[in-house]
Amino acid sequence: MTTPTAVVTGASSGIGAATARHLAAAGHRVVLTARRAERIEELARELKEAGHEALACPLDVTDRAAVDAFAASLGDCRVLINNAGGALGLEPVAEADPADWRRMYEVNVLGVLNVTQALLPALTASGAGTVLVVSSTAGHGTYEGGGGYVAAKHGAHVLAETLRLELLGRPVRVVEIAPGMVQTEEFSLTRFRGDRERAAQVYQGVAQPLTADDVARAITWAVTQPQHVNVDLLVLRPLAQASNTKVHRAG
Ligand code: 8X3
Repeated sequence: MTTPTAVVTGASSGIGAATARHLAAAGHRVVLTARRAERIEELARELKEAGHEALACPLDVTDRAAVDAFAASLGDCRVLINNAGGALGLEPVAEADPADWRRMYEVNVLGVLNVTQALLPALTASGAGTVLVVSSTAGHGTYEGGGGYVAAKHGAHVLAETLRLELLGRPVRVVEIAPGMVQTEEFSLTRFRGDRERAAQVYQGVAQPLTADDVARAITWAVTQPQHVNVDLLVLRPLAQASNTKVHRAG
């Protein structure tokens, strides 16, 4: 049997990069995509030096023509990890910038749609495909200031749920992993437009936020289940977080 190919979007850092490492270790040939070429090329080098099969393909998931060209060049594909996404701002609905909402919808929903549509023929042809959507607990409940991101992640959740219904009878699983508070180097920094102090406050006093590795392990577990097992939805939170709005902080 040939090594199964797994495409990971947003593989330049955080959950995406960690997932690529875990899937490679689990025996996949990983195709790393992200806008930042240097980062994914470095990760591909690291994985190859460790004896894994890895390929870096710079890609913006919101650029449909580029996604189609990528899909045409890819060949076989067994697993798609739709991880690219992110939040912009924490302004209340009354003050939020529509441009931020549009961008979040583009990346978190249309990005998933673009790559999923483009790779679905190959995933189906593999006879044992998996489409995995890294959504968020923001796809399952709201919080003040979260409006635009929450709306977009609800969109990603609905995309996954709908696709699962539509693919019934075809050999492609649709899995959703919904992480809560994960401390990565970039998520909050991007949300607060580079403001390190505000980004650090998100995790202040929280004993152990989830790490990218924690989420990557869950993703890899879901992907490596026997093919007839479909993990519809897995919600992950740190012990210190009981809901989107209830977090235990020391001090
Ligand atoms: C990240 C979780 O709580 O910042 O997807 O929306 S949250």
